[in-house]
Amino acid sequence: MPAHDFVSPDRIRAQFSAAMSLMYKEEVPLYGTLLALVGEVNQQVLAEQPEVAEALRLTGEIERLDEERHGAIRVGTAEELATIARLFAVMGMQPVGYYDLSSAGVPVHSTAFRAVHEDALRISPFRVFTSLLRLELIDNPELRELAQSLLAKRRIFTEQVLTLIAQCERDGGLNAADAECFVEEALHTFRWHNEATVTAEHYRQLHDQHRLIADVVAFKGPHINHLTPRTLDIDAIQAGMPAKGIAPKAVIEGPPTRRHPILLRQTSFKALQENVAFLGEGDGGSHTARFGEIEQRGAALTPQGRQLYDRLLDATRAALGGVPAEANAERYRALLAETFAAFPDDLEQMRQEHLAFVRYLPTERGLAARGDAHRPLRWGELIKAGHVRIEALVYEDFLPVSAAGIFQSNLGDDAQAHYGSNANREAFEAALQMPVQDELALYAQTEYRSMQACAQALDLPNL
Ligand code: OOG
Ligand code: NI
Repeated sequence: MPAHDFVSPDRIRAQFSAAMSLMYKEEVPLYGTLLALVGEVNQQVLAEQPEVAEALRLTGEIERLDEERHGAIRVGTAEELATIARLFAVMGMQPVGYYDLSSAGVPVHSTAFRAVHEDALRISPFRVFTSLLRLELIDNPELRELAQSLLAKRRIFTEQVLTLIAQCERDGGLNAADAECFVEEALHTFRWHNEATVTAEHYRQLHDQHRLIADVVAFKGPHINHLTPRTLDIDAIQAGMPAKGIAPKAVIEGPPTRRHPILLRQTSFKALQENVAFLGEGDGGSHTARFGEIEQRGAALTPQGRQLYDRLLDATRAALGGVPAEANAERYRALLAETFAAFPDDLEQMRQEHLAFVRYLPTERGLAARGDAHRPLRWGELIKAGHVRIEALVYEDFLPVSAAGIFQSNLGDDAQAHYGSNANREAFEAALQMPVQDELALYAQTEYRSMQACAQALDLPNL
């Protein structure tokens, strides 16, 4: 088949993201309520802050805003992870970053599947935080065996989707009809199944070891456990949730409120109780796994910026003297704001101090000055003279401390387990059958490409 009949992986991803949103709205109606709230708040921000609207227009993000979301799944075996990687590859999603959550008491390690090039991200930034259960961290040998045998028996992919993945790998793409079929078949893997694959007694044993283990092992597949829209003002969302009948977690994860947002701020609402039918019984059981989450994204940070962020976050937590929760939420918020005063809140300053990645965009004035012999030729001067405009490069990834907070708030605060620090990137990549990409290198490449394009548009000599 000629290559021009293939649908671009970016389009398949956009289609899949939309289909997933539709499915989750049916499965978890509160997600629909949340989407409506996010839509209202985003419209309000765009109306009241024209500079935010203009920045989003310039970077093309305005078009992706309503489509933007991430999801999360947890798989049980290396084989499931390797196959999910092949499934995501059909949609142009590659594993980026390694996250160790064992140090936070969650027996998983994870990566984010996402598009990596800015052009692809503009079409659809859909990402899936994907965790692999670490059975080796379960200390009870009988339970470990039970979990292994249950996982060995299940098939989380339909025959048709496996055939289409192989076809895509062989031919280099899928035509429109096959792409549509792929989206429909792939959705099945992420669906909620209310029949458990275990008896109520086995569920209880798995659950008592760790709620997350029951969530991964006792069901037919890796149901999507949340789908997260992107808001332009997470403080407004956090404040507006109760009036919509949604109870948010105690604190917003990530950096404090800023004029120039950095990285990622996230809040979530509690898992739903779902009816479950255990093996050999009718309905009547229940399981809590799925929840809602909202996020606000800001500038991607350079290695130096990230170090500063990590240091300030650690200092905040040390000053709090515990985990942020309902009782100390207000104090945490104040401490966070106070500590982060040390992080410059000006984009040009962050650029100059090599704290944040930016995009370089030529302005009308810069374009008009192309032939001018006396125009400035260095980035700092070009920016000051208004020939070049900078915008934050959006952070496309996740934060391990925040992810741990999200996991914990939905597992119940009583579910704190201790596994020590057990990062094992090699084992994760072996299961994945490929390396995870370095997110910092991806941001640096995007920034470099924007510099090149800007220099070319302005006819600048080598910078
Ligand atoms: C994933 C939790 C992490 C995020 O946005 O940081 C996450 C999970 O609960 O499976 O989604
Ligand atoms: Ni999430």
